[in-house]
This record gives sequence, C-alpha cells and structure tokens, in this order.
Amino acid sequence: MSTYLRCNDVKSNYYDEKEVTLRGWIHRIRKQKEITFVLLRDDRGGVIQFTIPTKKAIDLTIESCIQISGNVKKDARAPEGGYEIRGKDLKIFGTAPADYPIGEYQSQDLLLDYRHLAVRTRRMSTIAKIRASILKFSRQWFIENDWLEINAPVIVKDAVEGGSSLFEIKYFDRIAFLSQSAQLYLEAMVFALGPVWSITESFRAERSRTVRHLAEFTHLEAEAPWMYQEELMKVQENLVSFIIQNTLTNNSPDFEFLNRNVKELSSISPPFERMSYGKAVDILRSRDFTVLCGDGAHRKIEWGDDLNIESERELTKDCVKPLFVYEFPIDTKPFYVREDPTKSEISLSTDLLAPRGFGEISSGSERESDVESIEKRIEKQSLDPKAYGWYLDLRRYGSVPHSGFGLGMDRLVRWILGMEDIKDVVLFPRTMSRVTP
Ligand code: AMO
Repeated sequence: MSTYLRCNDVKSNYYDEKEVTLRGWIHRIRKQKEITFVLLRDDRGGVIQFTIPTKKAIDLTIESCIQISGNVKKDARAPEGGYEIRGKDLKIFGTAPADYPIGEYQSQDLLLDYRHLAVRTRRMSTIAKIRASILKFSRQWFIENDWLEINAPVIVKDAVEGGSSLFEIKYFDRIAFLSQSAQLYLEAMVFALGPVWSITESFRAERSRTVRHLAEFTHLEAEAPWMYQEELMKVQENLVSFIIQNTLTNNSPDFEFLNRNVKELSSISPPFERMSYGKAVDILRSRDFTVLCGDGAHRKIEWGDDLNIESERELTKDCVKPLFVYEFPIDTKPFYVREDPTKSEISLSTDLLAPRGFGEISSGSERESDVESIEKRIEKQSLDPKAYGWYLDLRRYGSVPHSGFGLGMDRLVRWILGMEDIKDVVLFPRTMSRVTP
C-alpha cells in the first residue's frame, strides 16, 4: 500500500488545475450522450464528482472499483464541495455486475441481510468512523491514566452474569461457554498489574428482542485495587466525558453528516449526578410508576424491584448528563458484588444511565471479599460452585479491596449517535434472529 490521495484531500485551491489520481468505488453514475458524471467514493467514505467521456465509461457500473486520473477543477456547480475532476485515464480494478442489490430506499431487513455491502453506504461508514474514534479515545484515556490493557479468554467454564444467558459450546470432548464478561480475569490481574482494563466481545444468550440487546457485544471492562465506590464513579465519568469530547472534536463533520445535534453532548463533563436506588424508587412511586408482574398484571414499583428500561427512561428523560444510580438491593446483583457492611440488604454497586432515556450503559461495583458469602450467593444463583474454585483463590491468597465496571460500547455509541436501534451502530450485529453475514 502506498500513500494515496483521498477525495477530500484534493478539494482545495492547492490542487485546483493540478493532475491527481484517486481510487475508489462508483457511488453514483449518470451517463449522458457525450459526458458521464460519476460520484467516486473513496475508502473513508469521502466522495468527489468526476467527468469522463461516455465512450470511455461503457463498462462503468455502480460499485465497480476504479482508479481515475485527471485535473482538479474548482466548479461551484460540482456537488459535495465545489470541486470535480476532469477524468482522463481510467483503470478498473474490479467490475461489479449491474445487479447491485442496495439502492437508495431499502428496508432495514434487506440492509441487514446485505450488511457486508451496506457497510459501504456513507451512513454506515460514517457510523463506523465515529465508532472507531470512540474506541481510540477509550484506549487513549486508559493509556494516559496508567491502566494496563489485558486480553481475557472468550472460552470459559464459568458464568459471571447468571447461568440463563450462557452460550454453550462444544469444547473438544467437554462443554464450555462463551464469556459473558472478562471481569473475573480482570480481577485476577489486579493482583499482578494493579489497574487493568480490556476490550473483549461478550456474549449473552438473552431471549430479548429489544433495541438495546445484542447476543454479542463489545465490552469495555476495568478493574483496580484499592478503588472504592466513589472513585469507581469518578473513573467512569472521566472516561465517558473524555471519550465524548474528543470524539466530538475529531469527528465533527461526521456528526453533521448524520444530522446528530451535539449541543447536549458537548456539555457533558464530570461530575455526573448520583442518585441512590432508594431515592429512584421513591421518585418512580411518586409518579405512580408500575412494573409488570409474573402473572401479567401491573403493580406500583416497590423497593427490591430491578430498574427496567421503562423506569430508567422515566428517571433520565429530562436529564442532559448521565446519571449514576447506586446502592441497589443486594438480591438484584450477581454473587461478586460487595454487600454494604453497614446495611446487609444493600450492595455497593452503581449503574450508569445515559440521559434522555437511553438507559444503562455501564454497571460496576465494589467486589465481595468474603469467601463464604460469595459461595453462598453462587449457590443461591444456581451456579456450579466447583467452577469458581480458582476465583475464590483470589480471595484466599492476599485478597485486596477492589472495584470494577463493564461499559457496553455498543450502547455508548448508540447514545452518542442518538440512534434508536443498537443494530444500527454495530457493523455485523448478532441477535436472536441474526447470525449472518
Ligand atoms: P452487565 O451485565 O450489567 O455487567 O453488563 C455491563 C454492560 O454491558 C452492556 N450489556 C449489553 N449490551 C448489549 N447487549 C447486551 N445483551 C448487553 N448486556 C450487557 C450494558 C451493561 O451496562 N461484569 C459486570 C460488570 C461489572 O460489575 O464489572 C457485567 O457484565 O451496557
């Protein structure tokens, strides 16, 4: 690969009248008798118009891959920035048959069936660019703050987030699972490296068809020794604010292209608001908020109920900044979450809810250090205690107070882009009904 020019590079006075060579794909084409007008799309989604004598354009079709050489011409009539190329030499790398399946107006399902091609649309490539920045600035924050990145296995023998959402796989002559979270491995690493983090695909066999659930999602997780609840929240609000502000600066034209109004996002900075679970329930009760019971009836929300998406929406619909909810009832949380030593029904845990009803984007807690308490809760949650022998060793050999969190990157991107459906912000989404392309 040599360095090469892209469409937006040549839209400047400097290149006016100069000869350039660009490579890309045919985004749109309009053949007239003498002249053919082509919109060329490069490999970052940038576009520029070029013209070419129609006799040289016979073989050109939508999505054919080409190289075009010619002189740049400043021309106010040219779409996409007022510059075009008067094409002279054309080289075709790959001709596309004329039956390209993606047109201008397509159903969501068709676009998902053809996602391997739909990723070339300017909308999808713009989303992908913003997503790449979000990943880049996440990594940058951890590097700048001296956290070490680790890689955790994806094939595991133990559940982290409850047995019912495990994907089972055949592992030679045994059964293993796809990991729901790297957390337990991050916990092991705090003893060796201090503050650590990872970005790993996590898997959940949840039978939920919602706009915020995936069967496979990108999970950013972090864990640190001698970190307690308040610092746990500070780390998350600093990280999320850093990601947002840098992405807004770096990708400003991309947000504009997607018509994403970033006024509220640009005000996001620490501290985020904090609200206890108890207060959240009081607020919801004061608004006569109801939850669905097992028998299909509705009843007023009570202390002890988990906060579902509707309650999260109600709590954050008027918020501009994310909101931390803390002190959840211990019974709503997994076995590893630390019990509040002063109030045994309460856990030292936090959920971070994105504003304007986008709902939970991260979940974290101080970790329980008492072996017996963990064992009891593992059994209570119908998990196999034998699978956790290695995890309990962490508590036996030099246990250290520590905390961590897991941030759903797809949910973070969904909120930053203000998009309804999580599938729109994932390149190749995996859901209950979709495992291809
Ligand atoms: P939890 O299960 O809450 O906690 O997951 C953490 C975050 O991951 C995201 N997430 C999902 N995103 C898309 N589709 C899903 N099916 C899905 N499930 C979860 C959410 C959620 O907030 N180990 C703990 C965290 C910890 O305490 O460190 C855990 O995994 O954004």
